[in-house]
Amino acid sequence: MPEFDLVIRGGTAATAVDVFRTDIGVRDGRVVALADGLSSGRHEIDARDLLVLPGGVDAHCHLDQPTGDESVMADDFESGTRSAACGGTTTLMPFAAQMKGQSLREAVADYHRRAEGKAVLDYAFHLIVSDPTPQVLGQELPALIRDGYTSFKIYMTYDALKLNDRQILDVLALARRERALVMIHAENADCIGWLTEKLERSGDIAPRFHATARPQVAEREATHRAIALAELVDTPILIVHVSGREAIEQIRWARSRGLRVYAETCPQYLFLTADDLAAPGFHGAKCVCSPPPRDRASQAAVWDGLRDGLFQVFSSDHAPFRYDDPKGKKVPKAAASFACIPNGIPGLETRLPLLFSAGVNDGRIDLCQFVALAATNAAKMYGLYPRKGSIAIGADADLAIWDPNREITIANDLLHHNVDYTPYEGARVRGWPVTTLSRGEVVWADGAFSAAPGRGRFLRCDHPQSVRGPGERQA
Ligand code: DUC
Ligand code: ZN
Ligand code: ZN
Repeated sequence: MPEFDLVIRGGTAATAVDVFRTDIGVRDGRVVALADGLSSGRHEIDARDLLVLPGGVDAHCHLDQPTGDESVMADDFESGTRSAACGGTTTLMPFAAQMKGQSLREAVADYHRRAEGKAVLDYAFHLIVSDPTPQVLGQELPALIRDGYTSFKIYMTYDALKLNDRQILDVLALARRERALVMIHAENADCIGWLTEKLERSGDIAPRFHATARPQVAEREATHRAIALAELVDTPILIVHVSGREAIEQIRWARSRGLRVYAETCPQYLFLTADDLAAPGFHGAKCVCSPPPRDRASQAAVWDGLRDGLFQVFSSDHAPFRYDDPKGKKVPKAAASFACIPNGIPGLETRLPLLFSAGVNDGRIDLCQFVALAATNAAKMYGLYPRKGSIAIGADADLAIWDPNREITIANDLLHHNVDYTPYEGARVRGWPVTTLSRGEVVWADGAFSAAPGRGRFLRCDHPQSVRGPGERQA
């Protein structure tokens, strides 16, 4: 009788702190042995010349999220988790979004219904708090935090979602009391609204004007204000999807003052620029997301921040809208203004290969930094560690086995999402996950996906653990 259900033999494993040669023994979906020369397993995977990494944790993505208008997200929990698995990710954290006037509990119940029976990977929920009423702050949120929803996103822009400063202070104070983590979308709503009206009045309605209407100064101001509000309340925050140089400067300034300001960035801010929104015809709409991609100097600043620890988390912000679709980027009203183009780009499956190739293989970050950004830090910050985000005895056997030299030219035909384009069409990458395991089960191997919808489990999150970047003072 073999001792293990599975042995991964002869690979080079990496965590956020170490790289080491080891066999990995898996039983009942967990890692139970790390050693050379393990005895046999019922199944064996030969990982010689391959890297064995923690499966990615994509801590910011949108799946089957109601939009409140005629647009519809293209990926549900089935296609989204499938696509993520094929790109080496094993845990997803999408958002249960409260519409104004809606109970947060009802939003969470609705989102569970959307996930159940569909997800092929394990998932946890962040909340989106758009209506922090006394009932929500006094009862619903504290109870939800106790039930394992310990992080929530708030918006400083988008009419349907944005909070004013006083509401933000209320939410931050609640997070401090209940030990939750607030993620902040930092863009100044009035600057964007004012610029948008001006552009529309001049007839500047093409997709590229989306970037003009959302300049770095609007993100910089909101980032600074979010930091100030968090300082007032004395609670940590995480600024999501930081796009460029000016917001980064604000976060560096906050860190230099010893403030616990964490930061996330995404592939679009490394691999796209505002010029991509100026593609011929309406094609620029494919790259419309908020904040928008910036310029080369910002790309370099984002790489610097990944290298030196400014950023803790690297997420996709996958927000899937089909291009050639009246419920996608071509909703009828989008012809009248860039401001009506659904915001977001797909990226679940390409997130890690892009970072691995341009980061690790091109020498910008090392393998341990890659693991920290791809998985470990998010697992810690959102209360899923050590079950997720590492390779350790007792952890879930959520693993991605990478061929660091596999060369792929990204093409939408290769991907497994339900979107009809990728903004990275034609990009050449070196390094791709050849096998993905979720709780010891092979879900992606040798170019084939194999996992039953509904096998993914909901994860309750613990309170956030702090993560420190190099140079950050102890809080
Ligand atoms: N911006 C967001 O804030 N959310 C989803 C997609 C986007 O572009
Ligand atoms: Zn956002
Ligand atoms: Zn988002």
